[in-house]
Amino acid sequence: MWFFKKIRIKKNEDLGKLEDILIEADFGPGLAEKIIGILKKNRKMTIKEIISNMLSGGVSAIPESFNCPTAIMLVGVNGSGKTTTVAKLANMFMKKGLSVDIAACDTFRVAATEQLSIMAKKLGINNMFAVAQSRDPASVAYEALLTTRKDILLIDTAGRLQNNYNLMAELKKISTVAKKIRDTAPEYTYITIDATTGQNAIEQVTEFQKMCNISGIILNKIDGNAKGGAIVRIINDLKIPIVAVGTGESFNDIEPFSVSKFLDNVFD
Ligand SMILES: Nc1nc2c(ncn2[C@@H]2O[C@H](COP(=O)(O)OP(=O)(O)OP(=O)(O)O)[C@@H](O)[C@H]2O)c(=O)[nH]1
Ligand SMILES: [Mg+2]
Repeated sequence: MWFFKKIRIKKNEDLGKLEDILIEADFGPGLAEKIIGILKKNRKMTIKEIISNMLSGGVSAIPESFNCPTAIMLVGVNGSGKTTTVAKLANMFMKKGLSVDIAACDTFRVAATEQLSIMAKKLGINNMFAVAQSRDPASVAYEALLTTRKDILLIDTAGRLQNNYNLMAELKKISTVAKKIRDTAPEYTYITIDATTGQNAIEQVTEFQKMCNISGIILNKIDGNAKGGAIVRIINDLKIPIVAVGTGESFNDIEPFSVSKFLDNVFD
C-alpha cells in the first residue's frame, strides 16, 4: 500500500501560494522555485506533468539477472529498514531460483544478528555468516565473500548516522576489504531511506555516497504517510536512481518505484 500526504492544488491556484504548498510538501525552496519557473514558461503544463518528467529519468530497478556470484550491501541510517530489506531481497531472489547467503555485518547492535537470523530461518536460510558481537564487520564480510558458494550474498550493515565519521569510515573499510576477494565486490550497494524522513534524506545519501559507491536507493515505509516532495527532490538532486520501494514490514512488501502510482497517490 502506498500512502502519501496529499498535495491539494486548486485549479488556477496563485503561483505564490503554489510555491508555499510545494515547500510545505517538502520539495525544498530550490526545487519549488524551479517547478514554478517551468510553470511560468509553460502555462499549459500541470504540476503533475512537470513532476512526472522530473521523476521518469530517476527510476531504475533491481536487476532481473546477475553475473553470479554477486554481493549486495545494504547501508543506511538507523531504522531505515536495512535488515528487513535484506530479508525482502533474499525472498525475492530465492523466488527467482537464485541461491542466497546472508552476512550479518551489523556487529554493533546487540540484537541485530538475532533479528536477522530469525528472518533468515523463516526464509529457509539456516546458516548465515555471523560472529560474536563487536567484532570487525569488515572481517565478517571478508569471510562471507571468501566462503560463499551461493549466487547472491546479501550483506547487512549496522545503522549509522551520516555525520558519525568513524562509523562511516567503517563502511569504506567493508568495501575495501571486499575488493580483496573480488575487485567488483560488493557489486551493488543500496542505501535504504525512510520515506518519512523528509529533507534529511538528501544529506544521508550524499554522505553515504562519499564512503561507498551507492548504486541505488531503496525507499522504505512509503506506507507511512510520507511527504512526496522529498522523494522528487531525491531524484532531482542526487542522480541516483530509486530501485525499489518498501511498502510494509513483511517479506513480500517490496516493489519497483512506479511514477504513475506515486503521482496518483500524491495528487488528488
Ligand atoms: N511500515 C513499514 N515498516 C518498515 C518497512 N521497512 C522496515 N520497516 C520497519 O522498520 C523498523 C526498522 O527496520 P529494520 O529493518 O530493523 O531497520 P534497520 O535499518 O535494519 O535498523 P538498524 O539496524 O537498527 O539500523 C522495523 O520495525 C521494520 O519492520 C516498510 O517498508 N514499511
Ligand atoms: Mg538492522
